[in-house]
Amino acid sequence: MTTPRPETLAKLTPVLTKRWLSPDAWQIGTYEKLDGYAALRKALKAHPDDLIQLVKDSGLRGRGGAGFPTGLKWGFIPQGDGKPHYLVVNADEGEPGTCKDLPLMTHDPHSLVEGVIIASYAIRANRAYIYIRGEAVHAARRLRNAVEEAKAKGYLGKNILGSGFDLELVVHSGAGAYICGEETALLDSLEGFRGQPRLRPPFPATHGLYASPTVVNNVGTIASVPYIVLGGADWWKSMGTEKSAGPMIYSLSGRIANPGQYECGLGITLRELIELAGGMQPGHNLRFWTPGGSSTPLLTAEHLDVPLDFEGVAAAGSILGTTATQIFSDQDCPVYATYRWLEFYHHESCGKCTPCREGNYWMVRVYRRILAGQGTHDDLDTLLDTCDNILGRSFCGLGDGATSSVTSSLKYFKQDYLDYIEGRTAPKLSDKQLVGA
Ligand code: L3W
Ligand code: SF4
Repeated sequence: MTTPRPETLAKLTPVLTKRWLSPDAWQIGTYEKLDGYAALRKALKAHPDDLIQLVKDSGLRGRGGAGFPTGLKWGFIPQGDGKPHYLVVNADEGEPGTCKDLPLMTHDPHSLVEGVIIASYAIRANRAYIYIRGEAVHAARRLRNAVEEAKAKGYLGKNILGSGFDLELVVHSGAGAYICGEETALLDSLEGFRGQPRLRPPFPATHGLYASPTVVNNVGTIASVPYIVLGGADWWKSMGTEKSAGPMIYSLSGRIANPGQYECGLGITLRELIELAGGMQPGHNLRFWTPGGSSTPLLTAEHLDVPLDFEGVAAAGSILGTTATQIFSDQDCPVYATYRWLEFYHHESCGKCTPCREGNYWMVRVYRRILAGQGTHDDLDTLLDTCDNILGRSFCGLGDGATSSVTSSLKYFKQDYLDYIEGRTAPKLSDKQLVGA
């Protein structure tokens, strides 16, 4: 393990993670001692429109993957329409490699609850939901406890802190389907239906939960709001880059000395993140990595100095996504890694549209053939052709995301595929594993 240099250590900007190491920060007493609910008191004295403007001015962009401007989204909610408005927090963190929202909700659930109350006040919602993935039992328990504590202190419920604003907050556990992280499938699931994506437009901002105006935001997005209210837009913009403002929690996994969450201004590079994580594991050299989970095209050792912000990663041919950097070494096989991800997409495809449902099924079969040493050169064309028929032709982003590692691994590591096909690499799968896709 190597020690990070002081100038690299200085790039850590603990904002959303700052309370994670304080014992009992998940309890309201500790949270309040650490500035907790001060932002709410300040926000309730402001006009809701001014809060929306503040979030616009901060440049905050969605932390769930797409990076949509948060203030703009809040501004889409029609006002004076006579309909109920809803805030829904997407806490269905399920993108492979992503681990930023679950630790936040476990260690600091009140920061999310406080963000929910402020955001609901800004968009004039009197009911909010946190939709958390079913497997995250401990985080859900912490959140429910936080909601009860907040109610008992008058931060939730009727006439919050004497402001006249009412809010009810429900923590809803899903049933463990990746597709329910897609915002419209999440809304269907919340309404009690099978979670499958809806056609967009109309977007949830006008036709969301129960066909009413709804803001759907990621956990990290909403948990950022109290800090912006207290610190101001200029302070927030002092971190990150011009178009990708603020700090971001990068979750690092794979062949590094210290996997975990590292919060830095957007635009840090993977070279710096690996240094913060104590370097690569002994005997391992970086070969490929995902900048934002398995739905984002792979990058390589050539991309160590790419700024990890929305624009920088796009310019390198990938997507910032959920900033889940999964790091693989020269001892890992990009063909096998891609196959394992495809197994995931095949399993999680909701089956609504043909390109994703059938395409992922066929690609899994082709990968099994290649990895069992029975692939042909034509299989590589079949893979690219199948991706071509999925990308841009699927009903939602899951289909597009499934193609990312296939096309990028073929772009950078075609020789690894040829080595299986031409018999230079020993098969990784047996004949028995060919069937059953
Ligand atoms: C109103 C318009 N609203 C867009 C809203 C829309 C949504 C947001 C982004 O996310 C991403 C994918 C991967 N009027 C609007 C409008 N909106 N135009 O803006 O929308 P969109 O379509 O750009 O993206 P999306 O489909 O909502 C998908 C990333 O997710 N991903 C996977 C993520 C997995 C997790 C997780 O496990 N936590 O987040 C993988 O990288 O980048 O771009 O709210 O309604 N005209
Ligand atoms: Fe369902 Fe896949 Fe189609 Fe999305 S792309 S609607 S997950 S079948």
